[in-house]
Amino acid sequence: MSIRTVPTQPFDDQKPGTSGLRKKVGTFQQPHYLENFVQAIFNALENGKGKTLVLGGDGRFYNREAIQIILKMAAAAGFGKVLVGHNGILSTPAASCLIRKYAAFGGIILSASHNPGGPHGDFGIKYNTDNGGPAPEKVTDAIYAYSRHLQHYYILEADDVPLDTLGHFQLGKMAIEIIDSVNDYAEMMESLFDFTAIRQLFTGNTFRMRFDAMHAVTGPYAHDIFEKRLGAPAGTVMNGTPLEDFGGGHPDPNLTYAHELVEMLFGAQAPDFGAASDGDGDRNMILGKRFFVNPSDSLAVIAANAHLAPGYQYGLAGVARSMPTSMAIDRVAHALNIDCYETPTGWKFFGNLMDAGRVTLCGEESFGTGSSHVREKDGLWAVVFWLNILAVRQQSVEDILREHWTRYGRNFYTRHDYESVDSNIAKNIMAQLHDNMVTLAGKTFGARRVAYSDDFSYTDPIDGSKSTGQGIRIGFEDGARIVFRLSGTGTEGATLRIYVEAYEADSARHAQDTQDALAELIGIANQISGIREKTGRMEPTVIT
Ligand code: VG1
Ligand code: CO
Repeated sequence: MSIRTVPTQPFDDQKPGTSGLRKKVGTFQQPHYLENFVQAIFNALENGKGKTLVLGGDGRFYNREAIQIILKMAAAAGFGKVLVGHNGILSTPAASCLIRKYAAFGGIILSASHNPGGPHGDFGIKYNTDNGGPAPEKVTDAIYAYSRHLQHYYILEADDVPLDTLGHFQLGKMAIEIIDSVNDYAEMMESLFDFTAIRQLFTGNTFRMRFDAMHAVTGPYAHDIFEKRLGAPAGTVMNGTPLEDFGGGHPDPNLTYAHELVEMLFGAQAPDFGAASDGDGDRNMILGKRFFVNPSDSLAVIAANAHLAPGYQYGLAGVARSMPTSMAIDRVAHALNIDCYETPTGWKFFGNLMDAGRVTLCGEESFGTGSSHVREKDGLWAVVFWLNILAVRQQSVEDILREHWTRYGRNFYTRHDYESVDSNIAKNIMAQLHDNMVTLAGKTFGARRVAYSDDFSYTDPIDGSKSTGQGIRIGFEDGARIVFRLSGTGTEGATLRIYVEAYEADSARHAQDTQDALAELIGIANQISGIREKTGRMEPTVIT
């Protein structure tokens, strides 16, 4: 077997976004496109020789082909061993778990998360470092820099590895182990949560749950954890077989795309608890009987009840949320007398805080919740956490939320996404907001006065690295907020996100509909951004 040096030319669009490089499948299938990016990753890593990598993906179209290419390139780069998920399947949190458990040098995860798959869908690739978390910006910047100047990549001439066979293989000098995709992860869940109590919940004959894997990666994990280990009846997991095109769906666990589950939970014979996860298993949506739990609230409820789970019984070191995430968790942190950090969007910003032991729990408004058990957000972890809370408290999801709001007040929260907007129009909206923000402080809109307006920047308290341009924030004196930012994960035009939040202490007003409660602020956001006039869109594509 020989190593081939392949001449190539750089592509100019390989800059990783919020979570790795995401492009249309067709882009990745261009000759040398994937290879270039993988070589750029390897060039950016120092001292990988002889070390172990973890490799797997969410099973979407092109997953298997990409894994074969990456294995041969890893062998050429001199890695000692690669742990690969069975059939190429690893959820994002499972990959993080494996990197940590087996003290790997890093991992490559193939996923475009919640973006649609299939030959005409999206594909993605990202690198995680030895802490199990997404590479920080200094690494992704280095990868991008290498991608701009690549002249060659290196690949071992070898046969494909049988990904469907568990066991040990050899590729040149490099060892390969095809491992069970689920086991290590499921064991970790057992170590964190009260499986006995949850099992009793399921065998008690009154509690019913539905989990929608959306034909994405969590199917095998959910079957194993809910139906096997926790004793939930067969059929609890729906759409549990991973498909290369996710059955034609959009594997995004929100009210729009997980409509099959939503209709069930809001229907006549509604189960008590519903949950869904995304393409790569790091997101979660939590539903009660005819009740939607806003992800920011879910994070706050988990923090307030964390002591009920064995893995968190001794308390939380601190918590963190991304900037646009609602401030509901801040109130819980205040009551618990622990620190609450505010970071830019994207899980990579939580890594240092967790590594330094400053935070245990963290989350994002975008259906992402997690803890320091791994270094990725973790969809099934959040669902099992909720089951643990329900098993101990023996209350409905809705009652738990209502009690939470009564105690802490309610942060009404919504996100409006305008997808596939013309990139220039979107940039122009952001540029104008940026220009105008300095003039906003002190201005009054309706009954609210602007307390501050800025472009969020963050200095990492551990390594001092600075990230700027993370979203325009407008904060009002009563604590209400409007945030505007452009998505860094989309692959078609631009996606403009508008986040709106208002705090309500009075429990008599907690039952209001979210969109009604926030109508005035939404109007202000539309007015300040001029989104309707500039895009011609009268409504957002997705409302959460
Ligand atoms: C979105 C979310 C962000 C999340 C990111 C990756 O990013 O808003 O909170 O971390 O997706 O999640 P953006 O830049 O499009 O707003 V995942 O599940 O797609 O890896
Ligand atoms: Co995801």
